[in-house]
Amino acid sequence: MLNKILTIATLSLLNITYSYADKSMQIGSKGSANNVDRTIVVEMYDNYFQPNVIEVYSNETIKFEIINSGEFVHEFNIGNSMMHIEHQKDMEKMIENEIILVDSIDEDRMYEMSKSDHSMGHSHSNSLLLEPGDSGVLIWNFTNANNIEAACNVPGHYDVGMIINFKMM
Ligand SMILES: [Cu+2]
Repeated sequence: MLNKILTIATLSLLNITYSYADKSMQIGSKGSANNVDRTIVVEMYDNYFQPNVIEVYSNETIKFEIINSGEFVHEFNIGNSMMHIEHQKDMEKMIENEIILVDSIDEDRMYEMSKSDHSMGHSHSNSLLLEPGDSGVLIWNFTNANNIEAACNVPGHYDVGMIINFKMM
């Protein structure tokens, strides 16, 4: 249920709110299931990703199968460091408002609060937020830009290195 809510990010919704992906075309864009070149399994632990370095080719579309094997809520968010630092402010707000708890996400509260404040929602094309034991899929088309990283922006996690660095081949 949660996965469905978090992965259903329609283009119209993203236009009304804002997409971190759209702010910088350089990080690539949401990919299509019809164009997947490769599938990569990513596991989330407390607080790191496995693997933490992934090599990708320019214009490659990768299907990420993401599994939260940790005991905390984690995020998989594709962007650059500037975007991640900006997104961390929203995540802090979601913690303050008890939308994101240490080991769960209050979906009803997220839905209610995002009606009046879009930053309280979490439906971005470049991101998945997962509870412990949960899994999800994110398809991404990479450009040839450097400095792309997937990060968990749950407060404190980025700071301890919960980051995947993408290396362009
Ligand atoms: Cu995390």
